[in-house]
Amino acid sequence: MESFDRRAGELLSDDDRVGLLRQMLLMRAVEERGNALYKQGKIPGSFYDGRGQEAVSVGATWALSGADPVCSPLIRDLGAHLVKGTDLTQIFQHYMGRENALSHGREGNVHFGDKGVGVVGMVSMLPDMMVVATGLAMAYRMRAEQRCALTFFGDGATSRGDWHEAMNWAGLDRLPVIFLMECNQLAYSTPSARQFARDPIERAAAYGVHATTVDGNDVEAVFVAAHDARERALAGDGPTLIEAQTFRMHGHGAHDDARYVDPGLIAEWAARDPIDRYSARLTERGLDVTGLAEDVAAEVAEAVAVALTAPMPDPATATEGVFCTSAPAGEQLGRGAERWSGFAAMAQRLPSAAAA
Ligand SMILES: Cc1ncc(C[n+]2csc(CCOP(=O)(O)OP(=O)(O)O)c2C)c(N)n1
Ligand SMILES: [Mg+2]
Repeated sequence: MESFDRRAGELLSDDDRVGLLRQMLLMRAVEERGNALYKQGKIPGSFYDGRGQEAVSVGATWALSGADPVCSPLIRDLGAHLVKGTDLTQIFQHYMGRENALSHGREGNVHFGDKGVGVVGMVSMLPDMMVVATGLAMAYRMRAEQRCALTFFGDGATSRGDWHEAMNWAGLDRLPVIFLMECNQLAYSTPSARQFARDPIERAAAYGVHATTVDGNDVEAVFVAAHDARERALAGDGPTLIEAQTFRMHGHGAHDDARYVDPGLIAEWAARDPIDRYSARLTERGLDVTGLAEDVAAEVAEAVAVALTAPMPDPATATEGVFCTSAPAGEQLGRGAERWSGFAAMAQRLPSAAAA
């Protein structure tokens, strides 16, 4: 596994570091509240979280510009929605199936996106969104746009045909896409050892895809890997497969008690919790992060309070907006040339943004 400390030191400011920790805390707080709302019967179906995996979606998305889409965050990747700036109250309304701007209550759980901030909603078939992200990257290449797509998938998804199609297509045409494999050691109840004979990272060379493995519980390492993959993509050097090694700390969803997982393994990974580790690291660095968790808790409480007052969708409209009836007009994916990013240095590092 590569060491990313020196590179992180060159790229990240202290504001970035506090921002990274804040987003991971926010992801955890939202999902803890989501699990509680599910147990109270306020979230229908089940609830899925990425506990212990916060560093992956937060770290990778931090490296994107406002014009780079995430296509798509999956059930462990709430941090991508948060870093991109999806409204928290809308997220809770969506979780609870209430009227909301993301899904209008048509899908009460994790399938959502917000085109305005550059997040494409996912479909469940795994890993179909890898192929869609590769298609976006092809469009950017054809239009000579300086943009890069980021997509996530799990270890289990690497066994499907679409995985190979996307890898082959992106590698062959050197497309500007980042494939982020979240290797959390489990696909539902199937451990990685029963998923593949050889680590999928070894397949990358055969497709002409650059590959790297990172500690997925180290937010700075994930950030650096994604940052460098993006630079490579924009320079015309093609796609990167990033394998983030992490662990699924909860069951597949709130309905799964994960009794098939060795408790010793869970304890081992709990000791490497990405949030605890990063808080300790920032404190050692002399940064005061003591108030962050409280701020985040207040933000979540406020969003939930508002979301709980939102009405349920009008049943008479249930069939509206389910099928696409016309081409979406004039909607741009992402914040276009806006010099926005979670990454503080991005504003200075986008010389062509105004001209794009
Ligand atoms: C093609 C396909 N088969 C089965 C499923 C059902 N399913 C949803 S999540 C999941 C496990 C995925 O495991 P992994 O890719 O490792 O992601 P993780 O849940 O660990 O994040 C399965 C089997 C699906 N969504 N798509
Ligand atoms: Mg998995």
